[in-house]
Amino acid sequence: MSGPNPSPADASPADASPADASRADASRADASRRSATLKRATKETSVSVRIDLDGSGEAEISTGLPFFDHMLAQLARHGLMELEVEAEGDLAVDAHHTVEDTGIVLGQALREALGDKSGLRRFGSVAVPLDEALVEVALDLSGRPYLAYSVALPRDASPLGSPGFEPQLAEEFWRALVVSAGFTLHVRSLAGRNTHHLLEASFKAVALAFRDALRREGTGVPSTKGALS
Ligand SMILES: [Mn+2]
Repeated sequence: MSGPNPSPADASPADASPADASRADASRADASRRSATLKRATKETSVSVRIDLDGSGEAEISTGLPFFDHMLAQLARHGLMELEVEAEGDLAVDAHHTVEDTGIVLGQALREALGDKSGLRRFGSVAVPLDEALVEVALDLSGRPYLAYSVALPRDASPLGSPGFEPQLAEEFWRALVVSAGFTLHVRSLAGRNTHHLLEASFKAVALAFRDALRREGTGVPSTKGALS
């Protein structure tokens, strides 16, 4: 999958296995638990995701890209989600398809787990430092996809980890996530020189903004339109 507007249309619920079935039973038993499990396979990648928005920050991530794993673990940890991601992609081409498709499936799982969003705070914003880096994030679980991304990376930023994660892939990941989950996300760096710091501060900031926006504060759908999907 490539291009700026990935379509989530071809992802499907994961095949039912005994483990999935017992998970489904558990989530039926606890309707307040916001979770979803999804799987998607194309000729380029195979991605499965389980997300629980009411988790404790536990993550089991394996994408074949150690730096990306490190970033997704930040999302789970600081977003207080439970996240399992397993991706196998055509890394011999480069990391692009794997990163983008992971964003698509994670976004779909997020959309499903969010449900009708009743009671949610909906908005979150935060500025997160990591040493010299400072990244500001604001998000709105609006139901409408919009990404504004302005992270000033060093001109000579080289891929991180091995196999390498090209720093510009972070924007591709956020775009895929935003389009497939349907929310508004602004990510902007205010300071920073180190690529690892800038990207990690971005992921931590998105996680913290999510944690805030996902908080249950009321009962109705937080929109004067009466719907956020
Ligand atoms: Mn780090």
